[in-house]
Amino acid sequence: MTHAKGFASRAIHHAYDPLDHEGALTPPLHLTSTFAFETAEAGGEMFAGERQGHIYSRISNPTLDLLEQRIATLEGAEAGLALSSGMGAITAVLWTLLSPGDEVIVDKTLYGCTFSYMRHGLAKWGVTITHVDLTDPENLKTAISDKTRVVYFETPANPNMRLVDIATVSEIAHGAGASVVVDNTYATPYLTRPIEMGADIVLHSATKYLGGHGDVVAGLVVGGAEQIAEIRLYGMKDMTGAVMAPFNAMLILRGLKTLALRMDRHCASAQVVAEWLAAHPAVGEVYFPGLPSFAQHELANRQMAQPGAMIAFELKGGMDAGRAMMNRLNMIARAVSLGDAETLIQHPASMTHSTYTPEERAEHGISDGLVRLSVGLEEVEDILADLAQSLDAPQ
Ligand code: MET
Repeated sequence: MTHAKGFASRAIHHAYDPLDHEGALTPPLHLTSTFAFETAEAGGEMFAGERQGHIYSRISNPTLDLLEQRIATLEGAEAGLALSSGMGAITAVLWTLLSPGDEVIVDKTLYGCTFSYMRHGLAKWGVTITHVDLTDPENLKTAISDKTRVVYFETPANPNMRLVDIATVSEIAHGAGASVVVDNTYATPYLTRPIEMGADIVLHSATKYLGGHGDVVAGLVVGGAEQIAEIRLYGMKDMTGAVMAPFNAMLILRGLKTLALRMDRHCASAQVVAEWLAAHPAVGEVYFPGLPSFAQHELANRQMAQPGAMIAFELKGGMDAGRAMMNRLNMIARAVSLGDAETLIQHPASMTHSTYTPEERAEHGISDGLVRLSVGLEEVEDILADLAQSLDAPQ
């Protein structure tokens, strides 16, 4: 019987044997836009889908192919697809799954550009966007109808950390014939594998923890083989053209090798930072799944192997205090994005979620005073020291 390798081993070895590649331990980088056909007939057969093989790198490429197999095994899915960005992944999936007249039910909280794509992209082409608070799955039962083709959410949600119960929501969605698409960027497959809980499609901004080093913008999608083939051929090849560059696939493959190690460190440090923030007199509410005070702490324990490394918090002094605190930081970088080795801090209302109007932010639970922290891989003492000197500075 073959021994099934664990997560970290698959992240390093899956679907690659150096002996098939002249002993090269590191997979080759296939920098090629097109592929030569053995014969004219063979090329025609590939276009007709009657023969396997690479045609052109907007459709597939061997370096991307390896990355697609790796993310599929890590997420426990049949197949994967690599795209140029997280937004490339989201748009390719939803343009493929939805048609005019369909409805997509989305959670109340979405990353700013995802929210904006719903408004300015899908809605413009006749798709109905219905925001439902999916933190209570009962709300989905009431809202879902035979027009609902897709239920879409992030868990934890960017930026306010709300969690969605993947298994319960998937059961309700499937009962009404809708597909479930989960943005798993914050959790990564190391902490949560939504496919195993019933979701149909999982997508990522691979720019974040999967790449892990802040040097690449990339997206990944996993799901059933047939659905992924459809997203590849329509969503990516024809509609968005949002294909990943082979060099970027190398960077993500490299990042995946240390994903488990990095996540352990990210999560352990974030727990310490969250507890420290929660005890600081200048800090108001702290939203972190690992705190017993977190409203969905029980769901976090059930659905996430560890609480992740993203923290959202309010300063008692509101937005001005938040900005001043951010401006006094020395090591922690004022930057959007997340999941990098560097600890990053940003202000959602004026940055990542500035695509919402102030009224929309209020309606969707993104307060003006919220600060978002991505806990990096530095010594946790140094992260705390920087936060302390900033929060304790004379006002
Ligand atoms: N999706 C990234 C984040 O949430 C980048 C955002 S702003 C263009 O930080």
